[in-house]
Amino acid sequence: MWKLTIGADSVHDNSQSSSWLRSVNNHLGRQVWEFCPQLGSPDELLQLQNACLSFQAQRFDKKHSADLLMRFQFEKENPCVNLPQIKVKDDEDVTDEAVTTTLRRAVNFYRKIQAHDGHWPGDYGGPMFLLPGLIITLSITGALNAVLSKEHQREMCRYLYNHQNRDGGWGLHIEGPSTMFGTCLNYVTLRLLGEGAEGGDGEMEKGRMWILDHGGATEITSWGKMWLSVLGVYEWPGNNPLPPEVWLCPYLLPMHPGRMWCHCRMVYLPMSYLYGKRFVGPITPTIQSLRKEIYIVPYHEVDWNTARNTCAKEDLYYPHPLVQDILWASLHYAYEPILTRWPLNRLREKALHKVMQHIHYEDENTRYICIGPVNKVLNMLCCWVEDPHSEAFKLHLPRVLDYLWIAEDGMKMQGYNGSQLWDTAFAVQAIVSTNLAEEYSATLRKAHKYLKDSQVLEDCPGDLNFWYRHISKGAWPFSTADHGWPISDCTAEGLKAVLLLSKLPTEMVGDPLGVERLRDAVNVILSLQNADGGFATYELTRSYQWLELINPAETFGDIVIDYPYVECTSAAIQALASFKKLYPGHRREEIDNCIAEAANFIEKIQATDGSWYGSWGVCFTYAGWFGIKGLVAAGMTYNSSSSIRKACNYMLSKELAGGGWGESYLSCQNKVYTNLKDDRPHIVNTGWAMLALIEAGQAERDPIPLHRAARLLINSQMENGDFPQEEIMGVFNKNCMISYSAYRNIFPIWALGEYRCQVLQAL
Ligand code: LAN
Repeated sequence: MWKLTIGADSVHDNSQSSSWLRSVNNHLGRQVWEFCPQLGSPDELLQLQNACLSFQAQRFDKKHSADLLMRFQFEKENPCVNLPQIKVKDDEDVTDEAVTTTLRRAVNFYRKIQAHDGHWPGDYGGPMFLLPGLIITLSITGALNAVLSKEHQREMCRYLYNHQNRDGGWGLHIEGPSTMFGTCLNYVTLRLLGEGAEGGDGEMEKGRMWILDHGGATEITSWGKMWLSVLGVYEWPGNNPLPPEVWLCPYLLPMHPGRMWCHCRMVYLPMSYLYGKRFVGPITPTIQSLRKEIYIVPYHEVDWNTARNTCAKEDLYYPHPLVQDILWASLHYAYEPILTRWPLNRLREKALHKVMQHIHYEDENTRYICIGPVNKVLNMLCCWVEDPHSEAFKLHLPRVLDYLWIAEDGMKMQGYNGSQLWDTAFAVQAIVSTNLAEEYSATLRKAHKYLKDSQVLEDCPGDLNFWYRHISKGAWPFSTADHGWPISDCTAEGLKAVLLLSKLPTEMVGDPLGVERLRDAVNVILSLQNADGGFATYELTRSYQWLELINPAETFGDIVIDYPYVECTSAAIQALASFKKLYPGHRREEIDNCIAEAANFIEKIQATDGSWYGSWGVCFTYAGWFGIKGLVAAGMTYNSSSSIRKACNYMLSKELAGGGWGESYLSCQNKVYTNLKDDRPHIVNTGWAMLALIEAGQAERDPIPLHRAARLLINSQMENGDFPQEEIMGVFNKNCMISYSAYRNIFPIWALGEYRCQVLQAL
């Protein structure tokens, strides 16, 4: 049976890995699944098996797993019966009692799945292009069986089969249609995990047919080409150049990598190392066989030069503009041939050295977690390529487990090392909104401790400019302090949560965070405002939008620079406004100006129909919640601001006929509001819309849509107090979806909490 271990419990004294794990705060928030063969009663094993079988049986209709393994484990560890379930009939009014009982039931359940260190663990899967990078890297380095037990590998295969589409292919993410990127990489992954070309129940054959029917592996996206090349099943001349020498260029150039969005920079950094070296792993019999399996012509007849620019139409979200073809062709034909020859190859050596220096800096300053799942495995591979016996490679290995998660659909590689801080900050705000905080003081105290102990206390070492790093001291990360990358809105939500807790009695929620630490957080937020008033994610916007022209990743949009977003900007306003109320004297003028300019920015980017496009959640409902909350926090009201009025009208216009809201991920891709299939409502969208409307005073104008939405949330609650997992709600780079498993608990609680206090009790 699988067991989730948290924090220091995830590090075992007797394991080799413990001496290779570093931490700034005793592993706070670390989540690792272990397989314990002796664990699990027959009843528990049966419950688990049923959950797995039922996922498999419904896999084409319900693509999102419900994070049941973690929930089973924690419910078992904290047994207690919940209050009886409540339902409100269509013709009945929503009463205060119904809402209060639903809230108690919801928080009674939610506190059961809080970890002892105060955060809420959860499944942060969704993307289908991450596990392949890991398995390819582990296969090349020969570490597959050392890092992943047979059980891990079996669960990974189960996951991949579970998420294979009916047509035999795999999507970019669990809910998406088949793509070459998803299909080729996951097919190869299954093969590396030991599945034969005839494996599954004809499933492997179906996967291979999908690839061949769509033109074979030459049609894969550029990131796929890179992965296949290092594995040895695709040739480097079939890749567009990624010269590491860009790292030697002066920072003045607008396309300097130091000016890129950190996620883009950190992915292309190790990719340029592997490209610069034309690294290829060992050619084993499986590799030789794969060369025969995934092409429509014999491997030696593939036209690699043409293949540089091919891409299946299923994968094409951002087609290359002509400038890219010209740029890559000139680098390919003119630059690379000279550079790989004496004496200019010396320059290449120098560039590769510099790239490796930056890789080590990133590894060290994230305790080998790395900023994300893509550069994690790429950096690990580069460290091995540099020296297979290096300490760096050994330090990387135990951190692989930080990215793995298991649910009833199998074992997956997550989009980050978790969403610990983000979920905890939201959970605190949700629970406090219910006005039932006294009943949940133990939960809040633990969460408070997690927030306090996860703040980043130091900047990265050395000259930050040299490393292209922004300050970190005082920031909050998205996951854990060990990860440590500062983020504007995580800092803002972390600050909002600790400020809220500082207003509750110390006996109840523990000591507040010291004022110096609050000021450090404010300092980070102020430092992240762009000249246009907006806030980007991790850093300031460092270059121009036209750089997107050279985005080589066909499946992702807006990855080259860090853009300002309504979500980040709104969170910053909210945090600064809360801080200002409690500490009116500190940096008064700067804070006032910052808020005013940020609010201006939010008004400026609002669409004429009153909507905002959401970049990190689905989609217009998510952004609408931030847009309205930001403007209200900046002091505007429905009556004083036409922007808020338009936003409310927009939100109301999207209410479903049956009540509530339900938005499809297609909104993100197409940038057009799209309802879920069959106009189904979604509890998370409904929560966001309610929170936005309540904030803008909807209760005084017409509370009916709010009543309808509240009824929907109440009636969606399950027997045990949990809420159902519905469609995927997170997104990045316009086109890829990601799971936020805690949202199904957080947003019904938060929305009903506000509804109870600001609608029902105010009427
Ligand atoms: C995240 C997760 C958190 C998210 C919020 C804080 C919610 C957001 O408000 C700001 C952006 C941020 C930090 C964010 C950015 C993009 C991430 C890091 C992710 C969605 C998690 C995974 C994704 C990352 C880019 C995945 C790897 C893929 C690449 C294209 C490099």
